[in-house]
This record gives sequence, structure tokens and C-alpha cells, in this order.
Amino acid sequence: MKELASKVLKGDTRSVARLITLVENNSRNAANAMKIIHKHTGNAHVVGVTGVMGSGKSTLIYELARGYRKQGKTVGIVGIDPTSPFTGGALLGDRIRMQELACDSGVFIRSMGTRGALGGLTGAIFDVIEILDASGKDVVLVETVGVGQGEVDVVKMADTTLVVLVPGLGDSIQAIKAGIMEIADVFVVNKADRPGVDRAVAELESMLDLKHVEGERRTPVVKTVARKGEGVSELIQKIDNHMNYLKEQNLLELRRRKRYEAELVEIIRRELMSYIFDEKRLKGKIDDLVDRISMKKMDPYTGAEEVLERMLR
Ligand SMILES: Nc1nc2c(ncn2[C@@H]2O[C@H](COP(=O)(O)OP(=O)(O)OP(=O)(O)O)[C@@H](O)[C@H]2O)c(=O)[nH]1
Ligand SMILES: [Mg+2]
Repeated sequence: MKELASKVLKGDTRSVARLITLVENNSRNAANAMKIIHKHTGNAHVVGVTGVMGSGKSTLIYELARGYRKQGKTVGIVGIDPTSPFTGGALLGDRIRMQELACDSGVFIRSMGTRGALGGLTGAIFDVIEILDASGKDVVLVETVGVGQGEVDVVKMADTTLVVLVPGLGDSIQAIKAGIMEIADVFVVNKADRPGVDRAVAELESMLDLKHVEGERRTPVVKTVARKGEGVSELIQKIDNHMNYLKEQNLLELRRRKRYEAELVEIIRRELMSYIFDEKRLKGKIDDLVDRISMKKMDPYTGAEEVLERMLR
């Protein structure tokens, strides 16, 4: 694993892909490589992109990546497969549009399933971010679908969180409901070629007015037409500004701590789960408990306590 890790650190694309696969499969070897690369992380600007389904997140990410490439920066892109059945799962949107980036060695694109994540982001996402970071990517763009818990989780891993809204559909109201006001570092009103964009921006601005405190940073709102790349350089500027703000105010370390905490908890959770559900060791025990629970000789809480006590002893 030392060799794989050192190749990852050199930015070797195939090794990056291989380590990500190992991580997704929760392999022991992956853990060993991860231990080696951690020291070399922390240089990438991790940008989370969240928002309602179909708002243009993937298109926007593609355009952002192009913009960063023009600045000579390298980019990692991670998409989380939607948990929702409604999207039909076309993960990074228009795959053909991605083709150009896929051929660029300065860009690494990976999509991941939410498999086993129990309502949140897949646990391996933290590892993937670390891997791309360690491999030397300057910017890591992470797309998450804004459903339920997912959009809140994005905050735990990103330095900068973009919330993408579209005109109409009462998005601004949805935004408050989902607590999205709190998580956005930059608001993007995409599909600005559609009617109602000025109203959407005005509504958003007036909500921001309400929560704005004199002297504090105000969340910027950027209008984009992702499909045409319009507004993207301004967006990159706002993203850069946010990173500068984090650094100046000594907030970057705080954000990173949040990510590491979430990552640590995730690893512990994963290890515990595989320990608890170790087929060979526990299968019989679980069957036995389920028998007793079905026969009303035991309740599920007592059953769970028995398993945990046994484990922690
Ligand atoms: N009119 C208009 N359409 C856009 C714009 N940006 C993206 N679209 C279109 O909106 C649709 C959805 O775009 P995606 O980038 O796949 O959106 P997404 O948010 O990634 O979608 P999910 O991953 O399924 O949640 C596509 O048909 C895009 O071509 C825009 O600025 N204007
Ligand atoms: Mg998408």
C-alpha cells in the first residue's frame, strides 16, 4: 500500500482511481494507504455544490471546472448519486458535456453511490476528498443532491458551500424551510435566462437583509446561466473571496476541524457497524434474539442492549 499511496501523492490518475475503489469497498488496504496520505492533505479548496434536483449543479460544476482550468488550477470532481428515485440517476448531468473534462489530465471525475450511507452522504466521500486533495488537486468540487439530510451534511466537508436555486418554484421559501440559509456561503441563482430571475434574487436579498448583522460577512448572490457559462467567472471570484475570508478570520481551521470530526465519527461508525454485523460472529445471536422478540419474550430494545453490552465488554 506504500507504493499505491506514494503514486497517489505523485498525482497518478490510475492510482487515485484505484485507491478510491478500495475505499468504496471499505478495504483494509485502503485504510493503510489513507493513513499515509493524511499528512499531505489540506491544500485543496473543497467546494460543495448543493441545491434542488435539476437546478443545474452538474452543469455549473462543469463550467466551474473549465474556469479553474483556464486559471491553470487542477480540479477534482465528485458526484454523489442521488438517493431519490426521481432523478433517474443521470449523475453528473449531461455526460457528453463532461467528455472534454474527462480527457483533461488536470481533471479527475468520479461519481459515487450513496450505498450504505443511512440517510447521509456516503461515508467514503471524506476519503475521496482526502485522496483528491493529497493527489494535488487545487480545487475539489463535490455535488450533492439537496434532499433531506444530504444538503446539511455537505457543510461538514466543504470549505465553501454553494447553494443553487432557480427562478420560480418558490425556491426561496424552500430554502428557509430546509435551513439552507445557514449553510450557504454563496448563493447561486442559476437558469438566469428564465423568467422570474430578478424576483428570485430580490427575495433572496431581502431574506439576507433580515439576517444580516452590521460588520459581518454578507452571503453573496450570483446569477448564472450555467448552460452558457455566464456568471461563472464572477462565481469563481466569490468562491475565492470566501476562502480569503476564512483565512483572514481564522475560520478555515474551524471548518477543517468539522470535516475531520465528521470523518472520524464516520470511520468509527463504519468500524462499529462491520463489527456488530460481522456475519460469522453474530449471525446466530441475532437470529436468536429475533426469535425471542417475535415470540414477545423480549423487546427489541433489550435485544439491542444485549448485543451492545456483549460488544463493549
Ligand atoms: N435554461 C437553462 N437550463 C439549464 C441551465 N443550467 C443547466 N440547465 C439545464 O438543466 C437541466 C439539469 O441540469 P443538471 O446540471 O443536470 O442539474 P443538476 O442539478 O445536476 O441535476 P440533478 O443532479 O439531477 O439534481 C439540464 O437539462 C441542463 O441543460 C441554465 O442556466 N439555463
Ligand atoms: Mg447533477
